[in-house]
Amino acid sequence: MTSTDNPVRLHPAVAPNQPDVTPALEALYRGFESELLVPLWTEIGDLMPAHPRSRAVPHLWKWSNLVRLAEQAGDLVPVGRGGERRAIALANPGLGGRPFATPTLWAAIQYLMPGEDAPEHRHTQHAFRFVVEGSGVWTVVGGDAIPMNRGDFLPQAGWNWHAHHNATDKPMAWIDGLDIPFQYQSEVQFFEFGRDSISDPERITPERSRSERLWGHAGLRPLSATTLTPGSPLLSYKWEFTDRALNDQLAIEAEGFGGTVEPGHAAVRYTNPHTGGDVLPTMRTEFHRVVRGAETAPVKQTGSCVYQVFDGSGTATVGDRSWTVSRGDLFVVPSWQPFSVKSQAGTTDSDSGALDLFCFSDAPIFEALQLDHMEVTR
Ligand code: 1HN
Repeated sequence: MTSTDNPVRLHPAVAPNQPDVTPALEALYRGFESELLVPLWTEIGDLMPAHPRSRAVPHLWKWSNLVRLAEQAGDLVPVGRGGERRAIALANPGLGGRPFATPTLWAAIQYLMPGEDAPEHRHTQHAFRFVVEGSGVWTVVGGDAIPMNRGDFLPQAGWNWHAHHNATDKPMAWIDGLDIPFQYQSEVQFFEFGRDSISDPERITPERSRSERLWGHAGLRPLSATTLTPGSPLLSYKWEFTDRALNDQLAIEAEGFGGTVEPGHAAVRYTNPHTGGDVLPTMRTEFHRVVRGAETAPVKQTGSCVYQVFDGSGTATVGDRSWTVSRGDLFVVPSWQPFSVKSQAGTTDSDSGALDLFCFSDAPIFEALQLDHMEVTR
């Protein structure tokens, strides 16, 4: 074991090649301390490990527990100005109790009661919503009302005004992903309150938003759109298109023409139709379908991600942890920890037979900085 394998802070007395502790050396360290100085040689093992060592740990949150607690919050805690959202965040046990799923990513279940509004605001944090079950809420982004239904993915780049309204007589839950921990640690955030409630003309419930009618036609870019925004101009990626893309990949594979990333594993990335790049500047979002019985090759990547099981069941393995997962469950893959899944029948299965996974990561940040590294370990 070399000193760089040691994740704990090296004490000068135990670091290799250190002089004997003498009164003069002790006085030197006290001098450093009183001048707020830290010598590299006592810290190097922690500051410069041989490979990423995440403080975040692999962890699983069961959807049934999240929904049960969100329902209780629905009965007990109103939504309104100040608290802004009935959003309950995953707190990674390695990150000191903060509402951080990973060092860069926020993930939360959000819950809106029948008839409720979440007030308008905007923030520099990039965000998205993903719907694992239910319907009935419209999110209003820049005055455009967008429906939310099972399987839909709704990106919302930073600094757009947004509010939500539940137009039905049923509560609805969904997940929010944001780059809050990244912007918080980097101290680059701004926030502004908007109107306390949305206007009546916005309180509409169209089946398709204006953004979908303009941008939701594969391979067709509207010539009327001239201004570029930081994120995708398409504000909803509807389930029917994602599902069909994955089924088509698997059908092409069955015909013997490739189409999948590995046997039995279809995958798509949500992209900005204007640029072909990621939908948000700081977050990458993908959807993976692993057919029953198939297993993915273990992959290690720099940066972290969060997965949500959309359908099916199986086993997810992250580092030295392994869990049986089913619909709605969320788990975290910290930086450089090997990740694989195996699709298996659960005990109470009424699903399509494949393990369907939504995931999001901080990959665009690290690609931009040329800090993206990946290893397939099979
Ligand atoms: C926010 O604006 C939403 O708009 C969700 O639904 C979660 C977490 C922290 C700060 C703002 C939303 C949020 C949030």
